[in-house]
Amino acid sequence: MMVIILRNDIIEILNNRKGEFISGEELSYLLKVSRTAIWKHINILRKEGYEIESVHKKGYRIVENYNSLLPGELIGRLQTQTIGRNIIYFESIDSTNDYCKQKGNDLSHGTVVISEEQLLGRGRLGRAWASPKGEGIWMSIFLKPHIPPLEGTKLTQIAAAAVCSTIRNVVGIDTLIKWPNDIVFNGKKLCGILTEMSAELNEIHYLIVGVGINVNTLYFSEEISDVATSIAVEIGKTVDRKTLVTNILKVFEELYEDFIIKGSIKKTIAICKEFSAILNKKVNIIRGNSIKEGLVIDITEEGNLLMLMENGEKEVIQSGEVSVRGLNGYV
Ligand code: BT5
Repeated sequence: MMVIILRNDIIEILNNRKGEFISGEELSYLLKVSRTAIWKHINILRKEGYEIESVHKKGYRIVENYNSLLPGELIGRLQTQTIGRNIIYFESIDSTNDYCKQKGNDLSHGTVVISEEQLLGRGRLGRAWASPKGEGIWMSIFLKPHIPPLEGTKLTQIAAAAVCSTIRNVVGIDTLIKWPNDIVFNGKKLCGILTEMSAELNEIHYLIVGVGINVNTLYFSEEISDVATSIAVEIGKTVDRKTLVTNILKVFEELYEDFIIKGSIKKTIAICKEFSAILNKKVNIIRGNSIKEGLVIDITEEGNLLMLMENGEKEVIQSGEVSVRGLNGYV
């Protein structure tokens, strides 16, 4: 752990004085370790993907890598207490959710696993999630909440509220939440959330909130080009993923703590309602082979849909696929 902190400190110092060479001697003085140790850790940082120049008699200088989500780049910007304080980073992995499942209770609460690409990114019900290299945010938040397993689905609403409000604030586009797990814009999907857990009847061992956001993708495969979009496609320029990740984690932590510590999910539900893509709309609810039609009249305090069905009865819907009637495209 100490060596990771040391490497984060090296990156923070180099980042704070970008463009400037900092001698091994100064780094060793500031961090109270030998110059050999500094040199050793600089080499490890390079292997992790940082571009650090070294020039004889001048020292070390970091080369700006705008496009990286390396932990050292994120930690300094993070304003959270627990969420993302431990970041596990991959250039490539099958799926960040699967990694969390494999590690299970070896991971600590609040750990964020992030990868530049996923080779087997997953959606719900075994569907595939396209996760091209360096183009999006593919991450999992690992949590150990002391809540009944039935409450686990609320974490999807917390994540949706955090992602939607952050994109609105940081990028300035009017994204909407398509209950239960999508963030959409202009009728296309920008983000999907996959919450999974390991639990017994009355106890959650751990819970994984997987978040996939199309940030700088410009081209989608034929299978999904009708339903998918990215922030860059919508605003016509690329966006810094670090700012998005750190802000999302901050809002996520606030809403999560409201829920866990104060037992309140009101703020989350208020955001989910304010930015809902389906509230007051007639929708089809698809579950397996059954299709039901009705009007969405509320999102309940439990994060479920309250529907007025065609037969005049009210019904609470806890899960399913939703599509808005009369609209083509994804929403
Ligand atoms: C989801 O499933 O939307 C959940 C996606 C969760 C992805 C994250 S990334 C980090 C973590 N690790 C993982 O392995 N997964 C999580 P669902 O509602 O079932 O939607 C899946 C459907 O979305 C697919 O069948 C496609 O039609 C479409 N799709 C696939 N890739 C997409 C993309 N990149 N952007 C938009 N739509 C996509």
